Amino acid sequence: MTTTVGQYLSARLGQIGLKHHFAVAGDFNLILLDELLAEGSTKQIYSCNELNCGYSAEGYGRANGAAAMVVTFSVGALSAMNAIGSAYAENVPVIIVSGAPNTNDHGTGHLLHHTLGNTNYGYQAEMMRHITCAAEVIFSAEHAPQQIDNAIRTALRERKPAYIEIPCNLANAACAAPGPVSSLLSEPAADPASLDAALEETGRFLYARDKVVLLVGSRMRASGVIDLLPALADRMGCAVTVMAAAKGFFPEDHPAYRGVYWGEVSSPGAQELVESADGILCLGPIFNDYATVGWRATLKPENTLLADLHGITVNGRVFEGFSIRQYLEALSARAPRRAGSAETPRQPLPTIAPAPRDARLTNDEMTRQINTLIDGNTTLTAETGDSWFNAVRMDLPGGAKVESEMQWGSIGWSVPAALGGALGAPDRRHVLMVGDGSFQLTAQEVAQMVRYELPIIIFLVNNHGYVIEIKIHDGPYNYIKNWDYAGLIAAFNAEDGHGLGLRATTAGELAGAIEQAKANTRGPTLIECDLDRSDCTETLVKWGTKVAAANGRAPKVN
Ligand code: TPU
Repeated sequence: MTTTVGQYLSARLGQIGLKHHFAVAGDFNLILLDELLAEGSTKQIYSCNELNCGYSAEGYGRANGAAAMVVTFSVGALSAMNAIGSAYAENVPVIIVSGAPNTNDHGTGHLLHHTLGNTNYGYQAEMMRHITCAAEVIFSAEHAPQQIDNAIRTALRERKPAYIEIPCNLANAACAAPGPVSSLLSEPAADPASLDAALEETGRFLYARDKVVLLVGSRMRASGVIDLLPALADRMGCAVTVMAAAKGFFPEDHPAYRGVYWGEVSSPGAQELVESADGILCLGPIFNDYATVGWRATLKPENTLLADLHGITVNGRVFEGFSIRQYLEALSARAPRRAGSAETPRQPLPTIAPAPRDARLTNDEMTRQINTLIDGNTTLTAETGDSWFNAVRMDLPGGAKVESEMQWGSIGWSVPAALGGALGAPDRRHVLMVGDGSFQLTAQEVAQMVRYELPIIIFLVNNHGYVIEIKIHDGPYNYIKNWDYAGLIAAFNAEDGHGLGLRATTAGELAGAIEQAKANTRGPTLIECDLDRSDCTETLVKWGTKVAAANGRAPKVN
């Protein structure tokens, strides 16, 4: 039984649970795209450019566990690299497939279009190796199945992107047909001795502590066991905090929830709770400069148990040979009750009083109204900028999800990522908060939301500049050309779209626009929220000052 290389790939993508793949066409991948369409396991979704294609795949992978995208050689793949870097940094398994030169052109001295103008065509794979966990360059149909499987399997296990390069004359070449998919999806069994030793050491750590707190980090998304956390908290009886990049990873209406731990810009009470605990179970954290508020919020290693995707560090020892899923499943059945921290009650978030309808729209009022729109079935995507801080300060119902990109932090990510998220989780409501500066990078992808009739509600925060940068380090480079953001939708609709573009300058206009957005089910609604440039969250200012100080440290002189 045979198939073609392209159809083999297509079948595998369907087998691992994908319903869509993202693509931009180019002559090195056209036959591959034909093969994907012919096999038909996944629907082909088109992007305006390869950067957006990559971010869409990254957003889809967050919602759906994994994603795939197809680009053409060099001009496509090199554009996609920023997004693949994002998938790497944020632990999302995105399979990036690039068309490539005909096998007959390798090693012959033939000079090809879409290349650097020399005759070694290996450079793209070399570059991709740095930002993927597996990079497979296919040179024969015979070996293609194993190479495709290796890339997919490694991506799913490592929770990182993987690269597959397919020459344009091999996409429809015959190869062996795919068998069952089990080995791609199955997790290697845990090493029982190592897991047992890790649990014993965890027990020793926990029994020796009076005040234990769970601290949930953003790498827990990739663990696939976020849903296990409430049961673990119930068993241990302790308080739970989340890091800013993991906002929404623990139900905020759960009695154990105590808010976001983010050093000096934590939710009320969360900093004291975490920093006074003598046992902090850090689950999938990323302690970078942003998360530590410029290296100020660093936890004492002797007080922490660090559980990462493939092992734990506790009491000065490293245990590996199991996944965080296997560890947390076992811990949920064995962890001792450690209720000390739960005695500290949750401090309420500052409330925002509703503004009069005719009052000038403010950042507070905008955030209050967006917060009321979010129900337990909403995914809120928050772009780099003050949108991070507005998302973090929201009071969310259980089930609400937040997606942000705080490790990679590439502005423009959120527009395509929200599109990908909406395709990956079509039964949820999708809300996007994006600043004007970020929006200008990837704005054209709203046209694809129109095309695919995705009812994403976009809050375009027009605060007239790169406010996050203004707060960190000001200069003329932080001021941007204003656009008629709401007016763009008419252009994207053209003759057949159902997008809606609205502008709100008062509290009442925003409330009315949100009602219109809820009723618009056949396309995106972009609500341009006009704010003063000086109007931003207090936490952004506080955080920005500390991060600027860390950036501004003088070089060490020996
Ligand atoms: O709400 P606000 O005004 O802070 O957000 P906005 O308007 O989206 O401004 C974001 C400004 C910003 C920049 C220019 N944040 N980070 N950067 C630096 C940057 C530059 N290029 C990329 C691709 N990513 C970045 N983070």
